[in-house]
Amino acid sequence: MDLFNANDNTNLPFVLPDKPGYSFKFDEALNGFFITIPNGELFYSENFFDKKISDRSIEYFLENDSNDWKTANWRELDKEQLSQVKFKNIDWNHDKLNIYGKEVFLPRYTAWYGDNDKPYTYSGLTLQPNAWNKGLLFIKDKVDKVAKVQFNSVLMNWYRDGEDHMGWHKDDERELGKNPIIGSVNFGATRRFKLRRVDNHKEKLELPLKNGSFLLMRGQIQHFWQHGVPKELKIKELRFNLTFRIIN
Ligand SMILES: O=C(O)CCC(=O)C(=O)O
Repeated sequence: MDLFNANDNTNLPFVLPDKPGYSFKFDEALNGFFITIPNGELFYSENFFDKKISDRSIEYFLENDSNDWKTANWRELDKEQLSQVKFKNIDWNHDKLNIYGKEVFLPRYTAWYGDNDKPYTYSGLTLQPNAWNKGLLFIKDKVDKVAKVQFNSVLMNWYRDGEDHMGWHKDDERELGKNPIIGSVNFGATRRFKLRRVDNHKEKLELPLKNGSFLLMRGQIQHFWQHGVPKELKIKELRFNLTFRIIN
């Protein structure tokens, strides 16, 4: 170990390229790593929420009047059936995208919550926010404190299993401002979160987003890097991802 290398003090749970422009530092008070990558900044906390809060969040997102949230086969529900389930806390949707004139369901369910009625355009869909609820405000409060901002909206993604995924994209919609700050919270199955440089797809990073983890993206990252969550067909468990955002 090189005693003079600031990166050696605590083990990062994923591999960061050993190249100029990449560095990390553990912050004991925040229990996470500040990570610098070329043209981007991350903060990564593996155990941001404890198991009790993470498990309760999953239950909260799925509480409904007709299906046992633990045993239901959520993948089998089509849009019509999903719309008939009365979820107590979250207004889940199965949205369709228009790809080259063909309507295709998103490979995940989504919900959108926020401060006001400013519509947000995402993947070609215009979404109206639902009003905050107690559970989401509890999570937002923890995230706001570490990010040192007041997020005013959150996109919720429900990956029913490893077949659900998110393609390569940047969170660079105009309403997110010049250098968007994105706070990403994860509950349920661990999924691979991949980043690749826009100008060189071979330059990439991969982080495991575990139950209770938190990842913050800020700086210029949304201009220079794309991110995505690939399919992992072996995964049968669900996962929730919440990306907190500031809409201007
Ligand atoms: O599920 C994730 O970790 C990524 C979500 C994401 O990229 C997004 O909501 O824009």
